[in-house]
Amino acid sequence: MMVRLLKSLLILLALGLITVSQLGLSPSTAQGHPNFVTIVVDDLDVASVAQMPAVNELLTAEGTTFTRFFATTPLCCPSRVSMLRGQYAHNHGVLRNDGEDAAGFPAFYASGEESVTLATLLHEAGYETALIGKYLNGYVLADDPRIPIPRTYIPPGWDTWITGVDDAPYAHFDYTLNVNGALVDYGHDEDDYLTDVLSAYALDFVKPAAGTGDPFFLFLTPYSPHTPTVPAPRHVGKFRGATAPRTPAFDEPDVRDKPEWIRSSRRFNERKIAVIDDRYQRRLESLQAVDEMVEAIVDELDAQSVLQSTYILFLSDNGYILGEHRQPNGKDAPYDAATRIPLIVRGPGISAGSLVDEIALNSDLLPTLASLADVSIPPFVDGRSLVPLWTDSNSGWRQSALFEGFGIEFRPGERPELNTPPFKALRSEDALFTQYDTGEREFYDLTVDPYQLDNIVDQVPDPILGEYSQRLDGLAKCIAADCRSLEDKPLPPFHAG
Ligand SMILES: [Ca+2]
Ligand SMILES: [Ca+2]
Repeated sequence: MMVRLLKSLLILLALGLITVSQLGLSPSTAQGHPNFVTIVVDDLDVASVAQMPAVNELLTAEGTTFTRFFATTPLCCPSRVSMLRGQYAHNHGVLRNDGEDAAGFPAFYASGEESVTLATLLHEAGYETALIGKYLNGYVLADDPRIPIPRTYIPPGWDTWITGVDDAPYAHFDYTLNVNGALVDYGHDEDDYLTDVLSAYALDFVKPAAGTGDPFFLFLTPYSPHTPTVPAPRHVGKFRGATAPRTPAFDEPDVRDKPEWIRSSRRFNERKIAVIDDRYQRRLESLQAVDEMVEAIVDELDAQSVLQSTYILFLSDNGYILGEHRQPNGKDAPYDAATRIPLIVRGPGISAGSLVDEIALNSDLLPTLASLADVSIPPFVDGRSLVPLWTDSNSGWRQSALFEGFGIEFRPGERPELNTPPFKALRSEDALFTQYDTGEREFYDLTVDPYQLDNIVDQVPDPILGEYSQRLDGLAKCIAADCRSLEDKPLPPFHAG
């Protein structure tokens, strides 16, 4: 449909009946170099987007919403590296947020992978690049014995670099930013509130960048609503009394179908529910400053006459559990509450208010922006460009995707809540199949059980289960093009016995 529209516009252009400027495209867009504003919110779940009015009005209503967008490893650091490298975690190797092993910024730095990222690719293609906000967990801790580098370190590819050090900024007051190589301390006055500070830096970047004629890439990554979840003072109490969504998965009544780590979690008492609701209220309150930031950025792009030549992508790094499956909070899990994340894209050629239902992944971000910028996609990339989903066509698309969890703090027999064993899962439109390192397995028929309440793994015929298992094992080891061809292969139909 979009292809047909483009063709008729091209004919009108050729006939001289309309001009490029009438199409609302800047000359640089016509040459294939749009600007990018990518906003990655920290721990934002899908449902809470409904409570962000500017996002809904300026992005959702004006762009396309991806209804099946997933973080392949639903955890801050692995997910962000997947975005920057276009890879599954088993290929980029950053598996956890903290700890000694394959964790956090130190692991990414030590891998050398920072030399080829979304930032370096766009920078080399002539983009002015900026990271404003969160980079990776563990960037850079003072006197970190794992990597003896200064906190003024700036990774390759970034022209503007404004990010918090020492993992302190989550508190939103009393933190230190690395501002282009200089450490700047912020205090606890109202105007030190981190989201507002980042918003001001972002506006300071966009205004001159829009005037240069060169395309720009802004990677804007607020630290909300991540714990400790601190709202701006002006928003405190705005959602008092709001209750976390009581979906059928909330405080799951019957967990006899579930693996041990869920089965041994108790049902909630009133006190625990109050804690969940309080967290939910603070999350929505802290998102209001993010919503205001989105509005300010869109207004500035408009004022600089570059809104029509800019792709704005709004997404999260992982979902967030708020009571589902008896877990009071958290994210390291194969269920949709943790893996499914928002993605809204507005920009040239995208139909207002449209939906994309195909399976899309955080690792698709790099190839998507690379393809829009006419940059060749590095051979190590596992993901794929999402552009065909809004320009085209019913050409083939991935039928399934891999989720990976690496047991961030797994201690068997202890602390059942949030103590997820390492897992691998296969997610299609119709099914979720999970294998834990404990040997436990889950299979959900999403056509009748979208909340993943009834594990039917014992009812799926063995040959079918064998094919799912084999596909999952293949994906768990796949590299680059092999990942894409395995993802494209249809899975056999399954029917509970
Ligand atoms: Ca996160
Ligand atoms: Ca159940």
